[in-house]
Amino acid sequence: GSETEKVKTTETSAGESESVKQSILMGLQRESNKEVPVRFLYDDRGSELYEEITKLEEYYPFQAEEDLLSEHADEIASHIPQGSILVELGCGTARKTARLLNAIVARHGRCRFAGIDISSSFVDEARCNLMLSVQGHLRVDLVAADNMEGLREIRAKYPDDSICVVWLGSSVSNYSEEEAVKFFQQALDAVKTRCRLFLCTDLWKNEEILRAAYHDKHGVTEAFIKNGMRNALGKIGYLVSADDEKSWIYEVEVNPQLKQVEMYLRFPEGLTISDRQINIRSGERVLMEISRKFTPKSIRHMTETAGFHLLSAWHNRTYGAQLLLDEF
Ligand code: AVI
Repeated sequence: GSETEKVKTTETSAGESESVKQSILMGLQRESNKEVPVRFLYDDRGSELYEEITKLEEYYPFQAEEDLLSEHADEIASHIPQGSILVELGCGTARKTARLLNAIVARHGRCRFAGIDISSSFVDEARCNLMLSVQGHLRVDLVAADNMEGLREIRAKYPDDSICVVWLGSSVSNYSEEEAVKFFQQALDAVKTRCRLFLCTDLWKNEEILRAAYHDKHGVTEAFIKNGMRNALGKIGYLVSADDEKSWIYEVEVNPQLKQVEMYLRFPEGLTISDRQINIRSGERVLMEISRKFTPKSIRHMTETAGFHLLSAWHNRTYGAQLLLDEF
């Protein structure tokens, strides 16, 4: 049977911290190239909308990852040393992880899993999903926290065990190369002892497919991006009206030079928030998110820069997975 344990639930504080506000102001007070940090896309509503996105016909990465994982689950499991703890970053509802865990249980007779997610309601759902879908001996810890905080907590709880960090959903896509490398290095720091990393990433492909995936016909991605702007502006004390939101135009650009999809909101009427020194000119647009698309070579370059080397890789034309080991 499965045993689960809740390590910690972090409550969001009522007053927004100065650093949260500063991170938003920094991007919006600029003269040009205005932007909003990506994490503001994921408040409760945003997380729900992202779940919706993963169910859209046009949003191929979700199914592509599922296909790749189910095709190679046994082989992937064979590369994960017996007894190590699988620690999943941003585990969400852990819908996909179950497949991997089942393959590990089948191979080793038991498996240890720790899931980290910022959303405590997702963490609760993950617990149910895993109990229902993983047969055999599974030990589960769930942490409702920021990824780095969660890693440190798991490490403190299990100081001597080997850890395999799992990062699915191509989530690294939403970081620039520099941010991603820094993120991996911080993760290594938090885990301290030798660690493996299982990383899944979307691959660069036909522009039409990319555009459709990020500009779906039901407008779910548009709602997700607008919600992110509403959330960010709310945090700096500007309450967005329904009319404001309606006036913004959602734009997607596929950038072949940088191999990334760029998601913007255009403000035909502009927006001035005088007490915050924000002046979005009429017709100006704000970058809300990038989604980088990789090649096997570019993933390798990024992870090697962060101090990992490649143990094994699986990919098809759509999607890729890498198992890496840090270079201690
Ligand atoms: C979470 N992340 C990998 C998604 C992506 O595809 O970049 C977020 C997303 N943004 C719009 N649609 C999906």
